[in-house]
Amino acid sequence: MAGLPPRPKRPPKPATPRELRDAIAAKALELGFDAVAFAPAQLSPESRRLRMERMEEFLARGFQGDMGWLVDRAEQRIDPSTLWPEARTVVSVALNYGPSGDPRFVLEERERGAVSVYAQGRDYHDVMKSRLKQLGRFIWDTYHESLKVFVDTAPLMEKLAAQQAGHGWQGKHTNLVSRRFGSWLFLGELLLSIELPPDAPETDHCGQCRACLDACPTNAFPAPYQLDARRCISYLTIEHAGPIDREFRSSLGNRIYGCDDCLAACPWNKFARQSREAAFAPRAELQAPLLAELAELDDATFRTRFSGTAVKRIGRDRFLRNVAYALGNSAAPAAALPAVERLLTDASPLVRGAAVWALSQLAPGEPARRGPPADEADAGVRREWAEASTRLTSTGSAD
Ligand code: B12
Ligand code: SF4
Ligand code: SF4
Repeated sequence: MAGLPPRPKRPPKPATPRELRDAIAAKALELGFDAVAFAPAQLSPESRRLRMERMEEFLARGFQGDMGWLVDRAEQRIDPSTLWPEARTVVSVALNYGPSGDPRFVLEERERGAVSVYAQGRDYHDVMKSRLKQLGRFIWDTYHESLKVFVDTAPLMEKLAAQQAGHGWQGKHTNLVSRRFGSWLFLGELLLSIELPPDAPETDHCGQCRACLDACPTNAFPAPYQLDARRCISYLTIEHAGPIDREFRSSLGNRIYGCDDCLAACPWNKFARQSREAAFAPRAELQAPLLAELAELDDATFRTRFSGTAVKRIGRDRFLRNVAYALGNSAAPAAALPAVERLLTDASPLVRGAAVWALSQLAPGEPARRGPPADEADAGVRREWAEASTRLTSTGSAD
């Protein structure tokens, strides 16, 4: 949440709420946002109750997994006015990151890694934050209105704010769906202490459709509109720090950072258009990179290669863990094995453990034949060896 700069020397430009709203909207579009809309920051008691009830259910069922930060300040998350009591208006902005085609094509290319669309260009946090700050400065300098800027890490539920402002609705896959941009919008907000005329909230247009629910490779939706993050590949590959549960390793396929399956399945994407934002143009090294090449990255080359992208934020070891699982799911064992062999001796136990599983998938008899290296001191990696050695079925193939 950014603080306010010093009070400007010029007197404020006089404006009615309608004029101020129009000026903010025009400036937001000029700064490159694809859509801007307004919602009241104060919730009705009914809407507050419903939001709290749903949030409590999500947390009570443990759907947040290791994301303990979702539990903190849950009340502030659901209600922008508890985050900043003077807040009267939410300015909700959206950036279209629509891909040029269906991003799922890469799932068939098992010697390559699939990086989700949102992470293939420049880190959206940087783009969003810099523009929101410029928008905030414009409002402050010209109209002297008090405001606070948020993006992603703020304890504010951005999908709910965007639905309230009319950008779209929270679809059954739990993300915001837009009639203009389909599934592919990044969201950001600015809170203002002045009341501005709001837009109408968007209503649900999912109808009988359940394409996103059926598309999920890990059955992460216990019910429509509810996501058990602990089963979501996006959570598992990005947020989850330790080894990924065996139950999910095969379903990861070649997804090494995030997942787009439920988003890409949505029929509303027929109205989506390719992002016009140069910063989001896919970087060559993030569009279907060869897994064997990624397996060679050390900390320094990882940082250089992914500088300025969201991928860098998970760090080299977690990323290489994902690469190792993807190698284990490769359809071409002969090509994948040399990379797995290299990762078996990696300095990180997280990576070594994932490589043991990959070995058991590509060459099922090998772990039992070799056993763990005598100098393997990590208990977790030794457990992986033991599991990999015993998980042979009676026909000799790994299950
Ligand atoms: C935590 C988080 C995650 C977690 C949990 C996802 C989730 N669904 O909450 C994980 C790591 C899994 C994740 C994944 C992704 N994320 Co994320 N994530 C967030 C973050 C930081 C917080 C979201 C949150 O508060 N979740 C908590 C739970 C309680 O919220 P919820 O799922 O919305 O739960 C509600 C529903 O269950 C609902 N509900 C329950 N019953 C019913 C019934 C009906 C009828 C209805 C309507 C609703 C409803 O009530 C609950 C409470 O409101 C936001 C940024 C932010 N500050 O808002 C980005 C954000 C949601 N993520 C985003 C993106 C892009 C993604 C990915 C697409 C990335 C990727 N390609 O891998 C995936 C999509 C996975 C998916 N299907 O949701 C974007 C979404 C943009 C959009 N158009 O919606 C956001 C807004 C970031 C941004 N600034 O743009 N994310
Ligand atoms: S992002 Fe992938 S794993 Fe997560 S809910 Fe959507 S389809 Fe399922
Ligand atoms: S795929 Fe269907 S059910 Fe899922 S969000 Fe889109 S319209 Fe709604």
